[in-house]
Amino acid sequence: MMTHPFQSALLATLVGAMALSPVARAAEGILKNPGFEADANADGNPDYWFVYPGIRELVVDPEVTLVAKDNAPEGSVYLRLSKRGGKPLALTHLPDQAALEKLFGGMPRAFTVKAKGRANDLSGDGAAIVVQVFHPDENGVRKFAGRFRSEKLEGTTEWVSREVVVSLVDILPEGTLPSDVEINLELGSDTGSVDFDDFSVVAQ
Ligand SMILES: [Ca+2]
Ligand SMILES: [Ca+2]
Repeated sequence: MMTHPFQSALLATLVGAMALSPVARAAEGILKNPGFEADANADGNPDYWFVYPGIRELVVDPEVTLVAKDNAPEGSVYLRLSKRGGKPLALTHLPDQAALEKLFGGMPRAFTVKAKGRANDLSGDGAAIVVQVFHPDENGVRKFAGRFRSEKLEGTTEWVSREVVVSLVDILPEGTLPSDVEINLELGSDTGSVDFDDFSVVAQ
């Protein structure tokens, strides 16, 4: 049977639309403590977010603070980062691996990490959200695949939206999927501070 090209295109669009919703659903549960509300041991560092010790020792006066405010963009707590010299400070989050595998099983072309951020007197490189993607090579060894950055936060701002579009098709060979990803909040500025809250992941 002959199929009109328009019908084929329409069918592909419908199939694509139908496939989208399970992928979108699969993005749920990927981030743990995405709004910084949880600090089980009350030490001022949010659960599931950490600074690698090797990075911490290269930064002058790194500070990770949870600020409790009723007007936080999400919930009642937001995150504040500052430093006073040395290398950039990176606060790292490793998303839930089982939830990620569910997302990648739906073969998304891309996913977006979204958040609210606020710059308080930032200079130099300011601050940004950086997502790093890893994949297994032919021997199954974890290998760096690519890095994506948000537009930076600089100077002084109100709460603004920032997002990182992680385009998997741009960095991975066809038919391969990531093994894992790492979300980093990077602060380059030696002045002021940066605030973050309300992270989420949306699949495409
Ligand atoms: Ca919050
Ligand atoms: Ca803690």
